[in-house]
Amino acid sequence: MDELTRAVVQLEENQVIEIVRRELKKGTPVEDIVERCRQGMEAVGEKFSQGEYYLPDLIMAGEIFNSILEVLRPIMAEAKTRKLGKIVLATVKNDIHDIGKNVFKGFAEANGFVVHDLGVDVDPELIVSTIKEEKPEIVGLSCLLTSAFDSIKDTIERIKQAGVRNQVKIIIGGAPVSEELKNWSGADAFTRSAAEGVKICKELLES
Ligand code: B12
Repeated sequence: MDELTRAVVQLEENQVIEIVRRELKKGTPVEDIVERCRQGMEAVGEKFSQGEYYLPDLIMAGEIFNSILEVLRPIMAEAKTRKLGKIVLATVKNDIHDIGKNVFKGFAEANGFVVHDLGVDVDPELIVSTIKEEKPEIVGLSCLLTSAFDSIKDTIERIKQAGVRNQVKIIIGGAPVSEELKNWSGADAFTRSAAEGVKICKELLES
């Protein structure tokens, strides 16, 4: 296992931050650093499901990732490009995971998207009213819990009922999303990577 991934799994915050700073100095791309940390978070999740780690460990892992983002944010913000389009972003109803959403937000903004972030546990009605007000080209829905899959479908259903489905492209993101989930929920695209998400969003603007 990679040194950075291992430090995340072992919840060694100081070591994690030290390695992240060292990698940045070496010129390692932010996307690579995030991906190695994400793999560590996945392993933390596995330890949690196997009963080796407990909820406080998950909380600790979340705090470590937020500290990583504090270090990476100024670098992501440096990339100045023309404004590409607008994304309304939210973690769906009944789900409070926001680290992946925040990573995607950082990457999207660094690539020239304007991101309107509605936060976590977001009611479908708020997403619908924001689409009407903000007129985004893209809606990004984040979901980490299989128990919140219904919330994705409900949100897209409400967007359809409100008559604004054809005004936006919808991308779903998060560790458990898949092609099947995309098809079942009625989304246009899915990804388990923030960097790929940005690439897809650029393609969606042209489709
Ligand atoms: C940290 C964590 C928490 C933290 C979250 C802190 C926070 N502020 O987000 C806390 C402690 C709060 C938490 C709570 C819970 N958690 Co939790 N958590 C995790 C953990 C370990 C890491 C998630 C993470 O941040 N990963 C790092 C980020 C960077 O990766 P990511 O989210 O996948 O995002 C990447 C991509 O997916 C993508 N992406 C993400 N969103 C989007 C959106 C768009 C639009 C795009 C384009 C891309 C994109 O970009 C990111 C970068 O590439 C996962 C394990 C895992 N395998 O994911 C469990 C996990 C998701 N949690 C789990 C569970 C069970 C819970 C709880 C129910 C526990 C409990 N008993 O209370 C609660 C749920 C509360 C709720 N209602 O939401 C389970 C879910 C299992 C399932 N079948 O659904 C997991 C999988 C752990 C496990 N293996 O059991 N959790």
